[in-house]
Amino acid sequence: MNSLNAEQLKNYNDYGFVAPIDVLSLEETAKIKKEIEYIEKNWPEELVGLGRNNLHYISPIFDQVCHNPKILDAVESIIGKDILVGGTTLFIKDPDNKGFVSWHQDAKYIGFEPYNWVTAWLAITDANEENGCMRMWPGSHKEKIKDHKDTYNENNLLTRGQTVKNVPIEKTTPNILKAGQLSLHHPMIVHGSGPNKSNQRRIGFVIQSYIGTNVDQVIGKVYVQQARGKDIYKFHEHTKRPVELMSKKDIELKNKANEELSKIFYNDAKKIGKF
Ligand SMILES: O=C(O)CCC(=O)C(=O)O
Repeated sequence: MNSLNAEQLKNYNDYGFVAPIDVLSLEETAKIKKEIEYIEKNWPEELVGLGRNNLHYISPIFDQVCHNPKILDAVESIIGKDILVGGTTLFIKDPDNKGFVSWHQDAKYIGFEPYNWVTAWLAITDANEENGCMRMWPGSHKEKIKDHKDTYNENNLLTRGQTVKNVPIEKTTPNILKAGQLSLHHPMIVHGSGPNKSNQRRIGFVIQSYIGTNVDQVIGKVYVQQARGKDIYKFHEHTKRPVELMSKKDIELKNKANEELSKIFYNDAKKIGKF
């Protein structure tokens, strides 16, 4: 078992995130990067906009990441042994791209309750201050849900540019990861990320999120995969895992899941953004 040790768990509980956790080898991250490039070359629209979500439904390589025992061992330490994959998002920042992620709390808009869930951010490339790694506000998960303003900024990689104001930058800390390393963050922690100022792509594959089977979706509908344990609650529709890349029925499932996700993300929003 690669469970979190006492110090890692204390970090998660005290600060709202834990990192870095070694998960994949460089060969494995290179294979994932190649898969992204292959999809982009052959299906140029597939990963654009809303399509960046739920790639694990159409690619066995991404599916296997979600079911990686090392990741699940760490996740189990936080949410217990009955684990569902509740969705994934690919966050790519191309070189010199102005894309950024404004300060936000995932719990504000994701709709999973109770908060027995955790977001796993896997670095497919190195993530550092130059290329726009996440910055976390340690301890902010202990406060309440903060007001978020929908900004719809063109370069904001969040759906509606939801933003927490007055974050004390000096209290935030960069979440620096090497390719193959993972961070786990709490639903309530305030976090964000700046633009990529390097000449290389920054890629994060985010399981957003791993949810305990006792977690409901209070805004809309979500499809799930059983990652570990049993689901006695049966709140959600379970799906099969892909066995080949881009099969017709898997693409249909991804599209259906993304339509539902869009309804959740834009619940009560004044307009729809580009993701
Ligand atoms: O990839 C990023 O820069 C931000 C991702 C994020 O906000 C998240 O995973 O919750």
